[in-house]
Amino acid sequence: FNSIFQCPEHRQLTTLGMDRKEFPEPHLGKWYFIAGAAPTKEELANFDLVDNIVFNMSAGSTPMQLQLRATVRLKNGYCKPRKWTYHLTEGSTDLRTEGRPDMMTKLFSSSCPDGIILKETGQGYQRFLFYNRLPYPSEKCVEEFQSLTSCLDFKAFLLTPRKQEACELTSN
Ligand code: MYR
Repeated sequence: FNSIFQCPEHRQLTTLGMDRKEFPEPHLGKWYFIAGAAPTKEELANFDLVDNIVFNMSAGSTPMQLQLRATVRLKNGYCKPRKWTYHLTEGSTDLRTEGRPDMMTKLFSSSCPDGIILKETGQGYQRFLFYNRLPYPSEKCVEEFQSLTSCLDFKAFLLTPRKQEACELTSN
């Protein structure tokens, strides 16, 4: 059986070294978590209780740091605030999470307007995560993310319900 479909190239975002102006400034601000994909559903299990997540990415205390805040709306209605510090890597858009030396985050551009794709790799898991500037991007955007990741053999898929209002994102 020959499939007529080919995996589209997933272009990586412009690297820091190549064009400093395009990173990270355009990526700062508010993002909504839309969907995730992984080789197995276990690698997405940490999102099972999630209804929606809103993020705010801001500059860190040094030019090589980014501060990420989030509020998770759980399916039971509760709000769970989260906070991370990312360290930028010279010459690339790879991110390192402070306190998580096992973890690596790579950024990819999305064909969807105002979308971004992250690939997280940690101890025993890897997953693609799709974010958008809008809480409800078009179905086509979600389908493109799913077909791209499924092509790469990340067959487990999770679409966030986003049935409840986003929690309030308070400042530090
Ligand atoms: C997690 O839930 O595992 C944390 C995921 C990080 C979410 C990142 C939110 C969007 C980031 C946009 C790109 C920022 C690049 C500077």
